[in-house]
Amino acid sequence: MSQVLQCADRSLDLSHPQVMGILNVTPDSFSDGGLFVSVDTALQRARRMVAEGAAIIDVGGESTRPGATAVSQQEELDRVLPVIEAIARELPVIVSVDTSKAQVMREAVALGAGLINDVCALREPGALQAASDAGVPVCLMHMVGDPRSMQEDPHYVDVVDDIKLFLRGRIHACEEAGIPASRLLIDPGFGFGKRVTHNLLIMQRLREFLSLGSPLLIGVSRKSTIGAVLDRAADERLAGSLALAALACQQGAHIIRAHDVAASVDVVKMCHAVRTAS
Ligand code: PT1
Repeated sequence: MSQVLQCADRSLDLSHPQVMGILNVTPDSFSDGGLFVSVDTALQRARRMVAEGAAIIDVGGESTRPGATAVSQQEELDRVLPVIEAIARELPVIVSVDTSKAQVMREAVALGAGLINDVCALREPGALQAASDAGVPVCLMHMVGDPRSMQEDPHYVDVVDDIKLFLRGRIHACEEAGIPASRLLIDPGFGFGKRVTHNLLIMQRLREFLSLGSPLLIGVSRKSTIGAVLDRAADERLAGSLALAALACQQGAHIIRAHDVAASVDVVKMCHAVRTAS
């Protein structure tokens, strides 16, 4: 596995764990209750996350949390493109586009996105070809079903083995479509079609995913499994999120997707110092 991932014109050093800051550009995720997200507000959030040490900003225009409703392609384009363009122009950071739609991938990369983060692992129509043409790295995430239905009755024989089998199949599909394995990242999809115990087992056995040979990304930040274990509301899950980030880094995760960038950067630095001490 190479230590540096080329993301369009920017390089991502994976010799130590990195933090991917979450930038949701959905109207409900901005507090003013408006119907659209101003590019300025989004840019301010991105500036702060970069100052706090984020190596990647993940821009998403469609919520994928359990039960979320879908948005149209045009709506998603309108939300994410101006923000991606502004961040890529102004900030020395890799911009990631969190999308499953082929056309959004194409236009986002044309405007400066250096990474495609797809919770559907390029299973939507045209997505394999779009990602292949775009030429940037892709994060393949595991999810059974879609965000609307994924929590209905998740079932696994062995959650880790089943996820690995799925990811192996998607890596193969990518290679067939002309996306080399050296351009792929993998993500077990914490919180996507999994019960609390499934998510806990993913964390307990996270190191097993490294055998797939790709850099490992994981997103646990503020998710409901933490709420279930700690009996905490979403805005009280920082310590739980950081505990899981530390467990992920200790097992060799390469990228932590997080809302709370400053705290997460301290966690990954501390874990890396312990792991590499000699
Ligand atoms: C993730 C991820 C993502 N998570 C990647 N992309 C979300 N690569 C969006 C809950 O249980 O883990 N990896 N993009 C957000 N999704 C969720 C899922 C948010 C579950 C909340 C929950 O609370």
